[in-house]
Amino acid sequence: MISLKRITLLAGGTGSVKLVRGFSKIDDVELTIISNVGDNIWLHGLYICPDLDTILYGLSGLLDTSKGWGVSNDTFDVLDQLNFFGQKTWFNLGDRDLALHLVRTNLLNSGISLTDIIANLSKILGIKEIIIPSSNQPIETYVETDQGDIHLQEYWVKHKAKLKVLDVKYKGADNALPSPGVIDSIQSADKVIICPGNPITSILPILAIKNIRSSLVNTSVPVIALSPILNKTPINGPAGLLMASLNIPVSSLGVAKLYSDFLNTFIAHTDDFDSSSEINNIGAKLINTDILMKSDFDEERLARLMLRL
Ligand code: FO1
Repeated sequence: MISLKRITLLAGGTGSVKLVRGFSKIDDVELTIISNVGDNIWLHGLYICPDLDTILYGLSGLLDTSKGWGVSNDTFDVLDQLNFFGQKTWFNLGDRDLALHLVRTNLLNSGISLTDIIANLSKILGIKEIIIPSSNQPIETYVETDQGDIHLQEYWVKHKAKLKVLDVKYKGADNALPSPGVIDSIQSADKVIICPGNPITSILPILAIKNIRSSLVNTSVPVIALSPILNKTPINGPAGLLMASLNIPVSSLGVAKLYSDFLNTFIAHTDDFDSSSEINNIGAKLINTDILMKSDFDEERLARLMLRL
């Protein structure tokens, strides 16, 4: 009899979905994905959950892989019409994508939890993996800028990361509880994987929720992280700008140190070994390999490497 390996992944959106997809192609693996909710935002009366949706779309084959978010071949007629009515349309919501936001918002308004809604949507989309929002309570990543506090999506999409950053806050995290299943999936996993998401906007908002970080510290199973940084430059998104603004070195070592209290193994790019001894000093082992995921093959190659460790 083949024994299933239980793998729990902490994931953001665009940077994480490739590794999540890589794991999903491997048989004999039971996957639980704990998704960031800090980038969720209310717009046009709808609750948008970008990281959760990227995982939903990524695992169901609907994802626009060229952008890394939204539905492939989507149209933007509703957005054009919203613009016509004078609404703010800086956040590009596609017509098919909007259907998901409508369904989710209606279900939320009828009192169903985000966890149950995502489980239901996963079923409809034919997804066999378990996707859990890190919390059912609202957590919002806010960027403190020289022009005031703004939501992460406003900083990144509306202002194109051009404002001076003073701090990043996870509003609501202090009072938020992990969703049902989150702690259990960490405690019962054979391995926990930290996806190569932006540490500031994707992974730290998950770790800021009560008991999640401590359950990673206390688990006896390996916790493995894949670097989101290639040659001192983040593979995508605003990670570099935000890390630099917070005086965190924009390097694999800088990321590894953010996870130092629970990290067992850190995977960085082939020639990114300058900081090997320093990564060892924080109690983790460094593995160097090609971390770029340019194809399905690469995604599965990295997932299989992590399984073997
Ligand atoms: N990213 C952009 O850069 N521009 C957009 O207009 C945009 C719209 C959007 C709509 C739905 C969705 O699920 C994601 C969307 N994203 C967009 C991506 C998103 O801003 C971030 O990449 C994630 O929140 C970071 O994980």
